[in-house]
Amino acid sequence: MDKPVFEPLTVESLPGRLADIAALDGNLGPADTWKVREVGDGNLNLVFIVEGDRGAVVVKQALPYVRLVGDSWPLPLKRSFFEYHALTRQNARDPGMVPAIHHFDEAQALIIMDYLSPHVILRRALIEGRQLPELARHMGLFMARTLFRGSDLAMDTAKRKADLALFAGNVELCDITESLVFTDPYFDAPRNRHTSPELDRIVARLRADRDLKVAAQHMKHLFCANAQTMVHGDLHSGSIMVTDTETKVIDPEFAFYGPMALDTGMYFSNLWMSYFSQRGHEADGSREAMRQWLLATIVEAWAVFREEFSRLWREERNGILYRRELFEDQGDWLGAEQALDHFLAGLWADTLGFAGVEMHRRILGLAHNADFESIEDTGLRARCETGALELGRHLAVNRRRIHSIEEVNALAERIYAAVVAR
Ligand code: SR1
Ligand code: MG
Repeated sequence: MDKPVFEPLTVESLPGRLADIAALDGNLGPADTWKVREVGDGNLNLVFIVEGDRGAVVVKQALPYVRLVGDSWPLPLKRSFFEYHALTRQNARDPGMVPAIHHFDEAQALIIMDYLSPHVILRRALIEGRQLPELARHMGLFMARTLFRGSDLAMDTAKRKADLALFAGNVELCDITESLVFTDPYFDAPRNRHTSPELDRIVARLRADRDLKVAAQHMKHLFCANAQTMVHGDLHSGSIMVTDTETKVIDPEFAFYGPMALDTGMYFSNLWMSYFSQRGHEADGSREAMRQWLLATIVEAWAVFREEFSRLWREERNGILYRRELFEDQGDWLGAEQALDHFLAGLWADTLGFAGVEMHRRILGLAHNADFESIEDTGLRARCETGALELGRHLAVNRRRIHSIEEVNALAERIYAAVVAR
């Protein structure tokens, strides 16, 4: 039989095309009651909300090109396959932290999943100045559990290698990150843009900064060669949905076997960028309390991450690495603790390196953050962005000389006072 031909859905065609999917009848009710909206505002895909008599679902469909740019930049549909497999694994590793999947159609590159309501995108909540009491705990646990349980600290050799091979096919999405995050920001690449002319001088300085370019290439090498675990691969604040009590991680289409610190670095980087951007959202009053909350939530998330990762190390370290025969079984539990300390020290330095380059690419590269972009006064926006660029440079270059998250936060506050608040 011929392979079904891919056809992008439209608001009009969706009920007819998906009416026969049994899972939808149960979740939504009959197709003639469905109301369909297209709400995709990301860079890559179509996203529909479908509401029926009995409930609602989200239908996410990949397009054969980058939506942000258009059909001049083709992108394979198979990213939907990797997203489906990543969601399945993340749900097994930290149950309830990703949306439940109701249906997957590989040929049509579509995933039907829970409609999360009243959740909003974390980035939007942060721009509005909302403090989220459970965020740090949920994200600290999610990162520790998914990164540990997908790695050779937890998996046996056959499963680990099968997964490594499966995700090795996500070539084009890795290629996007390799270019957009680690290379383009550091030269005058055609797809780049920045707030101009306000940032022109600092951009020229950063692009001439040899230490920074070497640091960015070091991080790129880790991205390409350090296949430590199945990472989310794009864990910014647009990939997280929140209420005051719930956190859900979405959109793992960039998943692959890469360095653990890519996820932790990208996550913290987006919170530090939010910290610098708050100054641009003070029309309704000071955001000082929000800034302090952001710094505190970063401290808490890192503490939760370390604690949970350490617990898993002690209780679930049944994979290929640091075998118990070498340590606990010989009574050498302290040796296992020594190895854990070394592991976490490396992860910490790499986290800062990835955090630094993520700040640069969101201000100098193709794909920017609404946190800064929605600040209309370009002079003010440029000051907020300068704060993040300076912190990003310091973190990337000095990542092995910074010893605590409190040290980074203190530095962020000093940079804020010197370049953003003035
Ligand atoms: C061309 S894709 C640009 C960015 O959008 C995605 O969300 C990733 O962050 C990617 O780098
Ligand atoms: Mg995304």
